[in-house]
This record gives sequence, C-alpha cells and structure tokens, in this order.
Amino acid sequence: MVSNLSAPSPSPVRPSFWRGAWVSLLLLLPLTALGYLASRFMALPFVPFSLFDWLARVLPGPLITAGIDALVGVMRALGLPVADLAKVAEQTLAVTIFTGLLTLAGAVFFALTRNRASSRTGLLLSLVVGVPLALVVWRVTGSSGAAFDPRTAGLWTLLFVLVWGTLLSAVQRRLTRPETRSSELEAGDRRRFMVYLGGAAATITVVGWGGVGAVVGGRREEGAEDDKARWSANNALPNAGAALEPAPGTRPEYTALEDYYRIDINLTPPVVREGKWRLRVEGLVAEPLEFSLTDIRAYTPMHQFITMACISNPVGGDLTSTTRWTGVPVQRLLDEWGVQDSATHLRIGSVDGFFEYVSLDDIRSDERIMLAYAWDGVPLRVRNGFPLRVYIPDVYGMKQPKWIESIEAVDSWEPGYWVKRSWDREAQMRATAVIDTVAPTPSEGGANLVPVGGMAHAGARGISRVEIKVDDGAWQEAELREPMSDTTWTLWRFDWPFTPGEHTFVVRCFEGDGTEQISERRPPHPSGATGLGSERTRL
Ligand SMILES: Nc1nc2c(c(=O)[nH]1)N[C@H]1C(S)=C(S)[C@@H](COP(=O)(O)O)O[C@H]1N2
Ligand SMILES: [Mo]
Repeated sequence: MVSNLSAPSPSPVRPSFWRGAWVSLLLLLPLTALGYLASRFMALPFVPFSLFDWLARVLPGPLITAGIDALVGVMRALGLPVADLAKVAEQTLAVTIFTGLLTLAGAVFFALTRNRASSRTGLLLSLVVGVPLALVVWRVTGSSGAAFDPRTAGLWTLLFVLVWGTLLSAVQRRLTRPETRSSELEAGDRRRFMVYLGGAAATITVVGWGGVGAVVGGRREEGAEDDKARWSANNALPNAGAALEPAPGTRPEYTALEDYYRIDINLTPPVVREGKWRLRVEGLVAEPLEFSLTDIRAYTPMHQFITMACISNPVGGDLTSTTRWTGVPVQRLLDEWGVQDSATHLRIGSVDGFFEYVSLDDIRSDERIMLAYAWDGVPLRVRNGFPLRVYIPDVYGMKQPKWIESIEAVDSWEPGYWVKRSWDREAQMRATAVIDTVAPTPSEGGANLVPVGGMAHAGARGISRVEIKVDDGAWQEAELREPMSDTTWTLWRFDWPFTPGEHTFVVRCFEGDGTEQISERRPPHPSGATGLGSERTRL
C-alpha cells in the first residue's frame, strides 16, 4: 500500500460485469418498490407482472404446464394452501424474473462500456431494454374493457426503464471519473460512493416496500362490505331439510365468496370498469350488437347452484368451490342476436386474451349454459370475472371464460386457450371422491363410532353411491346427503366402529348412472386427476 502511495500507478478501474450487476440490483430494489406503489395508486400496470403475464401467454404450453405442476407440487409438499398462495408464489417469481433480467442488462452494460459511459450510451441502454419491454406491456394490456390504457402503460414502462438506465449510467460515469481512476487514494472515495449508493438504495427500498406492506396489509378484502347483501346471508340452502348431517370437519357445503378458489392466467385480475364495459356480439349475427351490464341484468334471471373445479386440481386439492350463480341462459339470446343458420359455435373472448368455443348445438339443447353476472346474490368479484362469465355444465373451469368482452358467432371450431396448450379438448369433469375428515371424537349417540366424511362430485352427472374401505376390509356404503342441485358436489358420511391404531381410509364414488369412478391414479395433466381419495390416521 505504502509503495503504491509513493508511486501511484494509473491502473484504470474497470467497471466490471459483477459491479454492474450489483449497481443495477441496488437501483432496481427501490425502483421496483416505487413502481409497485405507483401501480396501486394510479391506473398503471406493474411492469414485472405485465412481463410475466406476457411470458405466460407466449411460452410453449407444455413448459407453462410443467411450471404450474412443479409450483403446485412444491407448495403441496410444503403443506401450503395452494388456492391461497399460488398467486403470491407466481408474483414473487415475476419480480425475480424482472429484476434478474435488468440486473443482467446492467452487468452487460458495465462490461461493455469499459472506460467511460456517456449520457448517450445510457440512453441507448434504456431504449434497447425499454422499447421491447414497453411493447410487451402495451401488448398485454391492449384490450378494450381493461382499466389500463395500453399506450399510457407502454409509456410508463419506457419511463421506468429510462430512470433506471439514466441512474445506472450516471453511477458508471461517477465510478470511472478520470480523477477516480488516477490514484489509489480515490479508491477510498469510490468505495465510499458505493457505500452511499447502497445506503440510499436500502433506505428507499425499506421505505418503498414498507409502503407496499402497508398498502397490501391495509387493503380491504374485496366485497367485505356486501356481507349482508349476500344471498346466503338471508336464505336457507335448497337442501336445508336434508336428513343427513355432515360429519364434523367436513368442508363447508357452500363456499364463502372470500374462500372461493381463483385460477387464471393473470398475476393480478383484470379490472374492468362497469361504465366503460360492453359485451360485443358479432360475427354471423344479424348485425353487431353491444350490451351494457344493465342491459344484461334486465333479462329474467336464472339461478343455479354449481360446483366448479380447475382441471389442475389434484384429487383432494382445494381448487374447487360451490356457490349460487345468477345469469341469463344463452339459448334465450340467440334469436334476439339473429344468429345465422350457418353458425356452428360461439367464440367467447375475454379482456385478458383468454377464449373458448361453445357449440350452438350444446347451447340449444342445454338451458343451463348461461352468462353469469352474480354469485351468491352479489356482483361477481373482480378476481372471479367481473362483470361477466359463462357457465357450461360438466366441464372444468378451463372451458369457462371470465371477464367476457366479446361473443362471436362463427362457422368453424378452433381449440380454446388451454386446449391449444395441450390440455384435454373436452375437459369433462372427472368423478372424484375426497375424504375431508376422520373425526377423532366418537359421535354422540352411537357408541364409539368415528364419523368419516367428505364430498364426491362428477360434474353434472350426479353421484349415486359412495363407498369406503378401511384397511384391508370390504367396500362399505356411505350415506349421502341430498345435494343442493344436480350440478353440485354431494356430501357423504360414514360412521365407522372405532378400533385404536393406525388406519387407512379409502373412498370411491359412482356417477348418477352407476358408472364407477376411475381408480387409477393419474395426474391432472392432460384430462383431470383421477384416483381414489384416501386418508391415513392414528386413532
Ligand atoms: N378470462 C379468463 N377466464 C378464465 C381463466 C383465465 O385465465 N382467463 N381461467 C379459467 C380456469 S383454468 C378456471 S379453473 C376458472 C377459475 O375460475 P375462478 O377463478 O372464478 O375460480 O376460470 C376460467 N376462466
Ligand atoms: Mo383451471
């Protein structure tokens, strides 16, 4: 050190790849936090989420499917509630991917602009990174009913990247100032500068993400205020008089709206403004039409009790829920729309780019296919498809667009969003039975009986029989509770004579027409999970 001081050698400081990565990351942490806050308070997208949503749409289906399977698998292995946390996990991944990419860009920038960056190279960096990113964001927000204006979203993205790029190149210039390069003394200055930079970044990050925490924590549960307006708050379920009481610990027969599962291709659900939104009816119809939500609510409503499930749900998973849907049967609308004889299908399109085809034969023969705007007596929640979604009996959720914005009468069929991505063409719901509880306390009345209970569901095909097998015993028939409707799950119960020790309980069900469920264990992809429900318990 001393010899260096006495004979200063002008060894240039190379702003290295790693220092670039570090500086870029330091800048990104606070910027991302501020970006998130801005997106919460203004009608702006959060760029990392938009990028992720875009990737999810353009990457090959099998890759996405494998990714989802892996994520659900890991979460289940960790004992995490998939329905609650899957989105949080995806959001974390989105922020990681975004910061990762821009950190890499910063590192490459430092490595390339070895000596001294100019403000022009900073601008160049911002454009190289910002323009494609802005296009991506513009593309993914580019739909009519959504709350974001695509052009504003794109410009906002560009601005974000510009701030990052400008700061990055400013730091790079500061680090490579000629006087900084020339003497070892200045190395201390350089180090101090990095410390200042780190300190400032850390402060803004803490404040920014603290703000994020406050926003997220303080956010009121959507729809919390409509508690009393809910249908279920004022009415008894249609099967309230059913003779069989579910075993204690069985899932709620009717799912509370806040517990209803959510699955879709968006990191944050698309927000549709009711005033701006219109349902467009087009294609092979008398003339293109538009309907407001008020128009749709004006039709005589139809109510149906429905159990919906995601095709990704493993046997016993929590991606299935039940509530009362309100809407208008599509078949009643066909004449008013003037659907032409040559039309064979309706293509239903959503604001998020999701779409599916429904055959007009199905619609004409099944009044239950409906456009739904309310659940449990109140408007659909944003996350569940506000303002409009479709119901198609007997098929998984992947066939049933939420946030509908267009219906086009067409004379050709095409695979829908998830069918294109290698999932089953029909996606008919599988018959499955699940054990929810082996209640460890003997039931009252009967001496030493252990109530075992759960649900069975076979789309719209009904459940005629449920059987239980304990250890190596014979199959025995469980009791069935009358379901709320032909399209909901059926709760069952089996009171088992208690013997202490470790036991395995297995359940199987039979469809309405007596067809036995598939016992072979198959994963959700591509046609829905099959296999017996089971539970191992020490009593
Ligand atoms: N517009 C749109 N609709 C969609 C989806 C989507 O990603 N976008 N996902 C589908 C899938 S896979 C399922 S399982 C159901 C889930 O509905 P829920 O979130 O209300 O439970 O929505 C369906 N409708
Ligand atoms: Mo799904």
